[in-house]
Amino acid sequence: MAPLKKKFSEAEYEAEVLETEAVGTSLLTLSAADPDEGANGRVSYRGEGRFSVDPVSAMVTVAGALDRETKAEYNLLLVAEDQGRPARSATATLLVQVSDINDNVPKFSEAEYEAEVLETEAVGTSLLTLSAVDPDDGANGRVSYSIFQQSPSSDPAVFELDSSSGTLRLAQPLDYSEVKVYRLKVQASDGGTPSLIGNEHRSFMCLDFGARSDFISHEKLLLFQNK
Ligand SMILES: [Ca+2]
Ligand SMILES: [Ca+2]
Ligand SMILES: [Ca+2]
Repeated sequence: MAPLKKKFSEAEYEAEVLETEAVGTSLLTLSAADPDEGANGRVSYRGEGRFSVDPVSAMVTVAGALDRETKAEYNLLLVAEDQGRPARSATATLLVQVSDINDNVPKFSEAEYEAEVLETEAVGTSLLTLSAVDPDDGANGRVSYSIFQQSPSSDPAVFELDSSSGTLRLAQPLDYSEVKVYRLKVQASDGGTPSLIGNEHRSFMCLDFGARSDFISHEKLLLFQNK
């Protein structure tokens, strides 16, 4: 192999790109100095297919759709190669980090939640724990839970939902003779700016009584998430 004339100005390049950047967006321009003229200077590239290097300008651009949740980091091998005989080349690496955008709405893990509680259950008892996932990074993926409607309504509310853990607890005593079915609309929102809200106005929780014995009644709690 002939001695290298062409050299990258750095052995390791780093760049950051938002996951929503469009194809064609430029990240950086490599500097691969080659003292040779014209045809002897040519930069080719090998890597992951999501980025391309212009052989003339050495500008690195986004060449395909990015998704941080699928792949957050690309390690590309850059090859600067001339067209001499024999060809002379040099290599460098480019680490591209894909930055997060809040592009995922929290999704509940179950299409339907169900729980049974006794009418005599103590206030504070945990009934069930909701779980929603949001694959975004940091605050963009931090899920908060809330009840935004209880039907029939009451003041104070019969249920309380821990905003961070998703645990639904009994906040008031139940009385089968008063209410047989509760429906709750709940939502999961993330901490992004603006916040994305999952299943807004589309979640229903239904507290239903099952068979009732003389002394003890059962309640059934259902959460539906209509898509
Ligand atoms: Ca994404
Ligand atoms: Ca999110
Ligand atoms: Ca994201």
